[in-house]
Amino acid sequence: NFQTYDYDLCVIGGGSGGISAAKEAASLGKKVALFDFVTPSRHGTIWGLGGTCVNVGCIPKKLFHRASLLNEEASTSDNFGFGMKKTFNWKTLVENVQKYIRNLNNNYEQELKKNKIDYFNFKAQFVDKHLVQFCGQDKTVSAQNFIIAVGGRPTYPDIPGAHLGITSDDLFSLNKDPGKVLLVGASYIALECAGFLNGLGYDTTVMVRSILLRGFDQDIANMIGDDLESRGVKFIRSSVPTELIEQGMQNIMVKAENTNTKEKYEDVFNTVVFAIGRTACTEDLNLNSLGLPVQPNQKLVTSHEKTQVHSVYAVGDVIHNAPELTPVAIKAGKLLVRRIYRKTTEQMNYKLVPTTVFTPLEYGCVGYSETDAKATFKNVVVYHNQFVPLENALESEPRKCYAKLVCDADNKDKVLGLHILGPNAGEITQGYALGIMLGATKLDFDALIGIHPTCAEVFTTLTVSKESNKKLESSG
Ligand code: FAD
Ligand code: NA7
Repeated sequence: NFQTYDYDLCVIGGGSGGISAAKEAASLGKKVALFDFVTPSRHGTIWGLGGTCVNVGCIPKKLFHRASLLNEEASTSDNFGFGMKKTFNWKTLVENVQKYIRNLNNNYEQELKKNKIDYFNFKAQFVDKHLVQFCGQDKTVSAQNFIIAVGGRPTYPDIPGAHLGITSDDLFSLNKDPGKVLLVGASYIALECAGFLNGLGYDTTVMVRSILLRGFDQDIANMIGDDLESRGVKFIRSSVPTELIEQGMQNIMVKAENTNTKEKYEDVFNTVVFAIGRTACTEDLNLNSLGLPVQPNQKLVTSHEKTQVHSVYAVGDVIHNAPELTPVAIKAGKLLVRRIYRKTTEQMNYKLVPTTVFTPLEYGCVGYSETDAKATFKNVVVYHNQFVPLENALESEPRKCYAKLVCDADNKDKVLGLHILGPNAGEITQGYALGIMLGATKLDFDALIGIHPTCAEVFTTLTVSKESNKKLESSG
């Protein structure tokens, strides 16, 4: 215990979780080092400090989503008396988004400086449980504690020609018009990208291996599929790609196979985007030197963010079985550091994490899906309704939106899950999530006065249970 180290804490990874942990430790007077290094994507894309969310995740994704919603609004604005037609330019969007991201990168660097955190733009590799090496160099730093916050990167399928495809790491900085696009995968990243690409006018196809949005409420997952289809997104169901072949400068031939019928499929696309999950970046950390095992997806099993090695902790996407979300990584990092250095006891609560899928009709949820609730509780009642947002009322065929409360009938109809498909679902869900966290029941929702006319008020007037099989009448 008399040993001295270069740092009290060394954080490996400068993304959502790592930066949050480093800043918290610095604010508690600790001497902190932070390593962040971005390995170029297979297409050579690199970026600055801040990790996935800032550079190739939440931030660019939401801005592209916004661009596509603007296009949708422009095309329906005639009904409100506007007569303008706007044209879209991919390069302008990419340049402006990238400029915004560079500002954020600079801000992060400034903040590390301001907090007296030593930032090393190098890949770190463990030598032992108190020592890391600058990858490829002789230089090392020692620390009393380490936090692994290396996140993950998109997974590539193991098929011939896979290198011709890009991932979300490349899409938001793509320097050419994407043209006709194939998205492989059916989770939220694939569907969000499909939504905004189609919304911006690109010919968009999604190749689905099994179901849409595994883990999310399946009624709503299927409604999202129907909605995307009605907007022009094409779906190739029960299929996986088997080979990509380059055909001239701008064309990629995709060969695929139906997983049930073994029927073959082929078509030519300009851009193929793989969104088939992410692999944690633990491979280069030399975890063998610590005797730390990883899961098949390269993730670390932790208990309250502790690994099996006393001085080594982990937060964020690198943790096995935790939601891959920025606010989760940020909160876990902060609470962990407080527990290490201030001996506090508050633990990260990985349950009841609200989230939103930013498809053209947004889907916000918190708590149990209907299926998971029914698998966990004996007596589940579901209240639901369709509604048409007033914002869309002047359209000739306004899109139907949907709300659902999943309740525990054996526990005073306590709300186990809240789900909404409609505009601004993220904003709505964030607010209601507090009520769910505090244990709100269906009666509490009934007692709440709505704000009229909004979409969020739908939850104050739900009377139809799904079990009654009553037909839903859209309310406005
Ligand atoms: P990261 O942010 O990935 O940071 C890890 C950092 O460590 C990276 O910079 C990496 O290069 C670096 N690193 C790796 N290995 C080493 C090493 N050996 N040495 C030094 N540095 C290393 N979440 C939301 O909450 N909302 C959203 O809307 C949302 N949208 C998303 C959209 C997309 C397209 C993607 C891909 C993700 C999205 N996410 C979203 C998820 C969110 O981005 C992640 O959950 C979050 O960034 C995880 O933070 P992290 O700190 O664990 O890792
Ligand atoms: P997810 O959530 O891990 O989902 C992966 C999707 O890709 C899912 O639809 C899978 O289908 C599909 N998949 C997986 N492997 C393949 C192969 N080999 N071929 C075709 N399709 C496949 O990944 P995302 O990239 O959307 O998001 C990862 C996380 O990053 C997410 O949680 C965010 O928080 C950030 P399946 O349902 O397994 O049949």
